Amino acid sequence: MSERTTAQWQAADAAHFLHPFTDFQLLAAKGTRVITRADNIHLWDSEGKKILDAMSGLWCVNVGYAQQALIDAATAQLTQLPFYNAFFQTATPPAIELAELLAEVTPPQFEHVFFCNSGSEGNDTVVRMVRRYWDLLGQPARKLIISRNNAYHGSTMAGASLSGMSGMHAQGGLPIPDITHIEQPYWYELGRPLGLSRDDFGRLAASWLEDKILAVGPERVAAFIGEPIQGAGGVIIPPATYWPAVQAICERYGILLVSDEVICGFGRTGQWWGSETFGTRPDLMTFAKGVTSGYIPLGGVMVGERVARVLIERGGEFNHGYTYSGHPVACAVALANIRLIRRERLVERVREDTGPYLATQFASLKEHPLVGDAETCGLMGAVLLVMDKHAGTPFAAELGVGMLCRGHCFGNGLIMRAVGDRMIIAPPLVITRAQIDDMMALIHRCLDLTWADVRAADGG
Ligand code: PXG
Repeated sequence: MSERTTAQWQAADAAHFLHPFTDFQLLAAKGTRVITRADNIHLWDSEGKKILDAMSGLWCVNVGYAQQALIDAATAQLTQLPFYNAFFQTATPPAIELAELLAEVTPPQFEHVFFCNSGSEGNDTVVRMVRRYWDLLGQPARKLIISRNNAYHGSTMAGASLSGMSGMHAQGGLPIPDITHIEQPYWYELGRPLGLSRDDFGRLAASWLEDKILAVGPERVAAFIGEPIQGAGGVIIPPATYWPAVQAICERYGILLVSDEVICGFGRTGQWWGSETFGTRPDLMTFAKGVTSGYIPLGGVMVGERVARVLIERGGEFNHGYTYSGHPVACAVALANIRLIRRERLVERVREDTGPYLATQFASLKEHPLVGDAETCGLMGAVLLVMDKHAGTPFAAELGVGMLCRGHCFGNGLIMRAVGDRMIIAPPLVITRAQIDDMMALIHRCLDLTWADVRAADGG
């Protein structure tokens, strides 16, 4: 890589690089931020500025940056065998070993995996696989997949259709047929105004699934898909009553339950899988991101025995797959990553130590005049900025208070994401208590700066 000045990087970027989910013109005018290196939980930009990465890259660098074991695994595999496919009745040792290890670290119903390169491809695979399952069982009418508003399941045609984001559906003629959505289990926005307790709201939100099933006809429904905690939607942590009720409804109507574990998987919530934290027994689980800690792309679908047995025993050929399904280098990195998570007991550390510690730190944020709610689960957290914390009145969207806060975060060396006015974090699972203290000090400072802006705009 050549050395250039920030301005030179920005000019070349503006001239040639169309970024994901970006207003191209706005970014070209402003200039992209160029990240050049990283270590542990910190990034450095092309100006030499050090930044605490409280988003783990994009919810993925769970073991932190610069882990030598992952680098060595990639280097060794690149030297030994950089690529071979899994199509022609062939396989490579890292792919076989990873399939075996994933069966070990997932709940007991999972013995099989289908490899992809990303979460989006994983969810495309889910759509094809659940429809194939019902075809093979002689119930081809079961095509409909129920998802939720404000879900994020990816950006391919099926991924974006499963996602419940109106801005995405507005572009490209989505959703594709036979995908429908129900309302999300967001207590603050939907349950609190009704005066419902979190638990009562969780049961109500689950009942919307049953209402939808009955409205469309159970004989048409193939599957329900959800993230245990909605990540990109703003770290929406459902009430404890929600998922067990959803599980019971799926069982009542024989519908497949799909847990999208792309963010929640690999220890984020303090268990290996979000479904374990929330007490469900999914038939399929999508994973990506944390499987390699983002060092190299890899995703896939864990296929529960209920579905796997039908595909294997009655299926014949499943006409689906990617050139890089089971890429040996990606699989070698995943093996090193999962072994590191085990060796360092990162999941236990989140559950027993850093997760509870973060929760107490976040509880103190509730006293801040800007904060309407603050909650965490494991090492995911959200702070909701509101105009009137007692009445729970939101700011007008045009004010862009979340973006204002995000600007202060960048300015002060902290990466925190804004989803509307929900400020969210998902730091690397290797973060220590002392580093959580550093992060919290930055969060407090940025909230204070945002509060000062809001008061100034209000005329003091
Ligand atoms: N499912 C979930 C739950 C995700 O969070 C995907 C699927 C798609 O994965 P790929 O690997 O195809 O991107 C995701 C991805 C954000 C943000 O702004 C979140 C994601 C991706 C990009 C941005 O929070 N999650």
